Amino acid sequence: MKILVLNGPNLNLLGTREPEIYGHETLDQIMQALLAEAAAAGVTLENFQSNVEGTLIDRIHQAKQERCAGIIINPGGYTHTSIALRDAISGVDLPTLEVHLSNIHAREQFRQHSFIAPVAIGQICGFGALGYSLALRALIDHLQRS
Ligand code: CA2
Repeated sequence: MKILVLNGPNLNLLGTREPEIYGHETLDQIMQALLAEAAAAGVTLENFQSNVEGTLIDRIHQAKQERCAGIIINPGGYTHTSIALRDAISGVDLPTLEVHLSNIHAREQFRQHSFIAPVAIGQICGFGALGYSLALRALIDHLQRS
């Protein structure tokens, strides 16, 4: 079983600034830990980060062709702007879990709306890097039950 983990714009900067909001860990450190966790659960994980909307959309389409079982996505700022990303997720019809490091509902008003949430099976936010691990467990559980 293969799961795609997608990270959107600026998440490559994790660990360099705003640690009070996004934590001290780099994206690479978070993904290495998640890869190990997935391997222990017998799941193949692919992770991909891009700052480009169309590249993220292409990767979602590719996930369908590769018969990925599901997607974990932190869409970054595109969460609040991208109907195209939302259309890609609903278009491939793969169970998708939305993750945010910060609690977007407790931040500026423009971050409180997600275009992705209605096409996701769920959203995990506010738990920092732990959110990716919670998302992995929740998605595996969802896939085993369906
Ligand atoms: O809380 C999250 O995970 C977000 O998806 C992060 C996005 C933000 O636009 C969303 O509203 C919530 C931003 C990621 C940018 O991360 C940076 C990390 C270090 C330095 C600069 C940006």
